[in-house]
Amino acid sequence: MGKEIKTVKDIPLQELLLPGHVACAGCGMAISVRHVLKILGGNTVVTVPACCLSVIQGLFPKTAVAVPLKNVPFASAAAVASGLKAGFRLQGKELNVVAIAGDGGTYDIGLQALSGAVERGEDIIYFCYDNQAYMNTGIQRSGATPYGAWTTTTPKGKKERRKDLGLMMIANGATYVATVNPSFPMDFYGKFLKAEEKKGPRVLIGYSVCPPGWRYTPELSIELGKLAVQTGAWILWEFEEGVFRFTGYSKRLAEGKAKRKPIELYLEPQGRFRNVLRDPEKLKALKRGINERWRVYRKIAEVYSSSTPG
Ligand SMILES: Cc1ncc(C[n+]2csc(CCOP(=O)(O)OP(=O)(O)O)c2C)c(N)n1
Ligand code: SF4
Ligand SMILES: [Mg+2]
Repeated sequence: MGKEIKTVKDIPLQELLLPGHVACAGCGMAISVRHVLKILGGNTVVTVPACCLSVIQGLFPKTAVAVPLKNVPFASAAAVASGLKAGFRLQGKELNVVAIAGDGGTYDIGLQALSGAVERGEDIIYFCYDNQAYMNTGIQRSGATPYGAWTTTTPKGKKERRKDLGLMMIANGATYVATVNPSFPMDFYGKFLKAEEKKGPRVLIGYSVCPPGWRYTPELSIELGKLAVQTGAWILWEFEEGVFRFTGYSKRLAEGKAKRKPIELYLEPQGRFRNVLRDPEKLKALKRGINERWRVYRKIAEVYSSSTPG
């Protein structure tokens, strides 16, 4: 509370995801979880459904996570977080209760629990690290896999577009909804600080690179995150108190102060988009999908530019 992070020097030094976790080199989820726990601090309890995060903690009885963490069944992260929060409230304990889940456990299998928790106004933070496939079990497609991407269950590239979880959460009535990307750490920290200060269901969706699943070399992880935003493939935004706004570099793009870089720069380093790059029709469809997302978000930003009166 009352924390302020204006420059990288203000980032808390405390480490709550310790060395010794077993995530792959360059894992976006590990970077994000490290940031999230730095912001929220030791007064935090985490629930995690089956996903890479349940595996990388280490082998029992050792763990690399230095806050209480409950591994829970796949569909139930938001439900368990709701129950824990209620229990702590009865005991008079003020703790951050955070569900951290993958995209499979959020967009697909845990969606009803999340949607219910948001509808009930549960006082929890939900962070989906979105690596755009079921990675832990061998790179199967999820509702978050982008159009055209290779996975082991979409060998020729996914034919459908991604679900839009953020818009679903706004429609469900979450207090705060935002997208984050660890390649833009100040934007990331700012949004989690806001989320911590608010009450009610707060949902943050994090772009989360995965070198083995996306078929690229780990040293590109941070650069790829930047390119995702600079090309417009990942849009940074937040929704609070009836107002939708673009943030960071996406705001510059939305205001015409920067120009989107060619999407090929983002696709080329990733083996998962090889099919798209080989096929002009698929490339065109992928570009159309991104343009359509921008059109939708620009419209929402126009309509929700200030709190609804009365
Ligand atoms: C009910 C149930 N179905 C399937 C599984 C197997 N399973 C464990 S993790 C996982 C993939 C999780 O994908 P995601 O949520 O995207 O997280 P990631 O592995 O990408 O980090 C699956 C299918 C399970 N544990 N429980
Ligand atoms: S498979 Fe992907 S998400 Fe899972 S630990 Fe490795 S890099 Fe991270
Ligand atoms: Mg995933």
